[in-house]
Amino acid sequence: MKKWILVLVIIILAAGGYYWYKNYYAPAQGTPVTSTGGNPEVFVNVEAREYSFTPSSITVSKGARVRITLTNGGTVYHSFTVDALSLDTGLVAPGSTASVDFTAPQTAGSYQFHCSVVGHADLGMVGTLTVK
Ligand SMILES: [Cu+2]
Repeated sequence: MKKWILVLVIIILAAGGYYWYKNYYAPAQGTPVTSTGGNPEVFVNVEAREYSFTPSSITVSKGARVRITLTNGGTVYHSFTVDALSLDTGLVAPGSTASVDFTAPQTAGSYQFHCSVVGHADLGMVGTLTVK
């Protein structure tokens, strides 16, 4: 009896330990798929899951050389895509990471990013990349 509570606690501890390991002990190593900006000087980590990005707003300085690394913490494919800047990680498998390198525009502005999987943006996988 109450065995399920013990099982639940073990699952929670295991999940928490895995989360800590992935995020703090062994940060994901991104694989650049797009390189337009030379050596990046600003590194931004974004996590995708069903159906949101964390963080959902990113701010970078004008002209900064940026690497955005997407970690897929969900259970289906996701992407990080900014149509206006021609940035796209392509589809990233659950548990995998991918990066895009770019040089931020020299003018301030806001750009929407989204997941390119059909329907995911409508379900909430959108965010704002602000250049200031
Ligand atoms: Cu998605």
